[in-house]
Amino acid sequence: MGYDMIELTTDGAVATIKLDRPKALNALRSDMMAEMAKALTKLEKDDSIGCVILTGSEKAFAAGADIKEMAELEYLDIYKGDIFANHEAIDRFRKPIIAAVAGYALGGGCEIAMMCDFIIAADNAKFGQPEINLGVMPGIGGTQRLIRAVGKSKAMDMCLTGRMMDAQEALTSNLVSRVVPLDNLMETAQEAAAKIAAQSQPIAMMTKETINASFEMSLAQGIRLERRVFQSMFTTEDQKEGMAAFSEKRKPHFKNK
Ligand code: DAK
Repeated sequence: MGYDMIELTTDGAVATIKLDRPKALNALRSDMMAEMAKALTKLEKDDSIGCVILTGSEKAFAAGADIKEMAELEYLDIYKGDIFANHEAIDRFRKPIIAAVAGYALGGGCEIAMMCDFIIAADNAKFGQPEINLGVMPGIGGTQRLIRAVGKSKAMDMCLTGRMMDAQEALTSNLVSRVVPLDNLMETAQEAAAKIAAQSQPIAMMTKETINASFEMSLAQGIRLERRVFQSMFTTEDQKEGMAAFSEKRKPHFKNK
């Protein structure tokens, strides 16, 4: 399947989606997001894929929603067209997905990185929600996800001033899980993704689902959900294999069953 604005590659059980409009700093045009959503749908159905990396170029993960595409739109164009629906394909994606961010991750770029399960940043990464400079505010989850990652004070600072955060600040603010030299970014992301993809796929999916559920429920409800999902894992062959392999001092061979 050919794509014009993204590149889809696979290495073993890891698939990488590279946003590929470098001249426009990967500004998120709606047709590019439609391609990304299509690729994610395909990868979710593909049993041979256990983890996905979403990345951009060395200069820009994505510099935001495409301002030129948005500039002349009216309310009803945006409302009826639901032009950001495809971005949420990341949020709906059920397998683990890592954002490997180099350069600018601004506006919608920061928002889609935050939709991923975790962010590995290159040391040149810059994060921001600069929409206020354009007379709007974040519209693809930024006002809700940023505060959950970095807390109220910093989220307000970022969204109200529109300033950028460098990779070190993003690390100390818990927006990203690790910062690595730019030259090591893809290798580090690939290594992390391969490690995840080598686990039991259904167990990794259930773990992701249970962690994400914590955003939507009380601690008591979350603990109850965790217990039920944990218990259900004992119906799988992979739980038997994982625990047997530990006792037999060997590596587990998960069958995703
Ligand atoms: N959209 C379109 N084109 C962009 C772009 C963007 N977001 N960012 C960069 N480009 C284009 C530039 O126009 C330029 O194209 P040409 O002029 O060469 O044709 C090319 O990429 C290179 O950019 P620069 O020449 O500006 O490169 P610099 O290195 O000098 O600067 C920069 C890099 C990232 C600091 C700068 O490009 C910049 O500030 N970009 C805009 C960043 C930004 O404001 N991002 C947020 C976008 S708004 C909603 C409503 C709105 C939104 C969401 C929802 N609802 C109603 C639900 C808004 C979301 C956003 O993300």
